[in-house]
Amino acid sequence: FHDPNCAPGRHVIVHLFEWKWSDIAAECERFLGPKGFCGVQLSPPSEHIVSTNPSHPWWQRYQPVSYQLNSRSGNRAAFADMVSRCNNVGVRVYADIVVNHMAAAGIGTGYGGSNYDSGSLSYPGVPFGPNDFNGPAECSTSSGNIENYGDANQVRNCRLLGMPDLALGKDYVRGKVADYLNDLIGLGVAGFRIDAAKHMWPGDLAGILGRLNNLNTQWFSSGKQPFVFHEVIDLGGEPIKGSEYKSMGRVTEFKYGKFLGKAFRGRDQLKWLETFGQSWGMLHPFDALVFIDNHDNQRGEGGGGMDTIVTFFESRPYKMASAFMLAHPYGLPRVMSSYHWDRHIVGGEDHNYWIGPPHNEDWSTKDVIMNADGTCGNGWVCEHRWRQIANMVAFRNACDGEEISNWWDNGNNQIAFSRGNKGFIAINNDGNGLDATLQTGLPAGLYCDVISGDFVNGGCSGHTISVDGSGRAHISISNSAEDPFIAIHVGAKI
Ligand code: AAO
Repeated sequence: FHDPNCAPGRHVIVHLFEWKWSDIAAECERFLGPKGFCGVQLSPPSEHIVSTNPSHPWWQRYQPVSYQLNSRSGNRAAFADMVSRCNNVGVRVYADIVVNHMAAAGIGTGYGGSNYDSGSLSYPGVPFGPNDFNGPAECSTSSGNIENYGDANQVRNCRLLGMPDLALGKDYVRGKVADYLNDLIGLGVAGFRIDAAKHMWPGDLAGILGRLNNLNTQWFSSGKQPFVFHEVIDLGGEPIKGSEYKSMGRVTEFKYGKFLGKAFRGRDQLKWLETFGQSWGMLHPFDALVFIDNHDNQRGEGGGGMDTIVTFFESRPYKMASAFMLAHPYGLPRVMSSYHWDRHIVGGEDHNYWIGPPHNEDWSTKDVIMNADGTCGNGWVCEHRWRQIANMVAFRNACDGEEISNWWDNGNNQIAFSRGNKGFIAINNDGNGLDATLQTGLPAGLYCDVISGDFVNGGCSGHTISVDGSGRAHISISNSAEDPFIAIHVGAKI
C-alpha cells in the first residue's frame, strides 16, 4: 500500500481542495500531466450533508450520509469522466475516504437526496442503523465524545467532534466500507487518503484493506494494490503513534511542516536542516507523506498551530519552504492548492475557518478559471501553479533516487545542496546577501534558474547560471529578493 502507483518518472502529489471533478479533469490534461505531477488528492467524493448553519462550509464533506458518489464536486458520471481523463494523461487520482464516522447533523437530506437521522443512527442510503455504531459499551465517556486524546480507547471508540462512530469491528460495516472503496477502484482511482485514521483501530483498517481489489487493469498493470495514506496527527505527547499505521500504507507526517514552518519563518536556523529527516523524530522516509500545510492546519486546526505553519498567506516563506520540500529527498511530497478566504482572527483563532469554496448564487462551486499568465481566477489560489513551486516538480522528478551531496551553509540561514549530479538549490533566508562560488555537482554548462523563470524550448525566461568544468558556479542571491533562492537541474540545461 506504500506505492503511489505513479506513471514512470513522476513523484509529486497535489491536493486540489474543493475543486469540482470537471475542473480537475481539465487540470490533469492542461497542467498536471504536462508539468509532471504524479497525482491528485480529491476532496471526499461520498454523499455528504448540506449545512445551512453555517452556510455550505467546506467541512460538510467530512460528514458522510451515504457512499453514493454525489458531492459538491460533482456526480458519479463526472467522477468517472475525471478519473478516466486523468489516467489517460498519466495523472493518478486519490480519493479522500471518510469512514470513521457518519454525519452528526440531526435529521436531513444529503447532497444526493439520501435521508439521514443522526439521532436515531439511521442512514438508509448505505444502509447503516443503530447496531452499526459504537455506543456506551465501547466508549466510556459520559458525553459519548472524545474528551481526552491521552486515552487511546476513547480516541478510537468515542465520537470525533460528536459524529456517530462506526463500529468497524463488525463484518457488515467493514463490508460496506470495502464495497465503497472497491467501487472507486473499479472506476480507476489509484489510492486513498484515510481520513481520521487515528480514530480507527489499526486492526479494523487492516480488515478493510484486506478486502480490496487490485487496481483497474485498464490503466494499471495486473496485481497492483491501491496506494493508501493514513491521516494521523502525531506531534508527540499522545499514546497513538503514526508508526502504528505504517505497515499498511504511508502516514501523514505532521512534524515535517511544523519544522519547516519554524525554519522558514526564521525561528530556527536553516543550517540545521543539513540533518533533516528521520533523525528529527520523523517516520522512515518511505513511510511518510509530507506537506508544508494541509486543509486543516492552514486554518489553524488539526496540528501545528497558525503561528508556525506557513501557507499561501505568507507567500515568501511559503515558496521557500515548498521549494525546499520538493528539492529534499525525504518522503512523498504533497503540494497544497487552496482557495482564498478572508481570515478573521480573534484571539489566535480564525472565525472564518468554516468558509467554503468560491461559489455562485445557488451555492454551487465556482469554476476554476485561468488568467492569461497561467494563474487562477475566481478566488482559487492554485499554489501548485506558482512558477516557483510548479517548476520544482520537474526538479524533483529529475533528481529522483539521488541523495543529498555538497551541503553548504554559512553557519546561519544561507544553505545550498546538490542531489547527486542532477540538481542544485541555494536559499538565502538571512539578513545579508549570499555571494559565493559553490560546488553544484552538475555537469558543465549553462542552466536555467527555474525559480526566476521557465525553461521553454531550450531557452530560459529567467536568470541563467553557468557551471564550470569542475562543477562550480558563482551564486549571488540578494536577501531582499522577492524569491531569495535559485534552483537548477539537468532537465533545464540550455
Ligand atoms: C464540524 C464542526 C464541529 C462539529 C462537527 C459535527 O466544526 O464543531 O462538532 O462538525 O457536527 C472537519 C472539520 C471539523 C468539522 C468536521 C465535520 O475540521 O471542524 O466539524 O470536518 O464536518 C483531530 C483528528 C483529525 C481531524 C482533525 C480536524 O484527529 O483526524 O481533528 N482531521 C480530519 C480532517 C478534517 C475533518 C475530520 C478529520 C473529520 O482533515 O478536515 O474535520 O472527518 C490534537 C490531536 C489531533 C486532533 C486535533 C483537533 O492536535 O492530536 O488528533 O485532530 O487535536 O484539533 C497542537 C497539538 C496537536 C493538537 C493540536 C490541536 O498542535 O500538538 O496534537 O494542537 O489541538
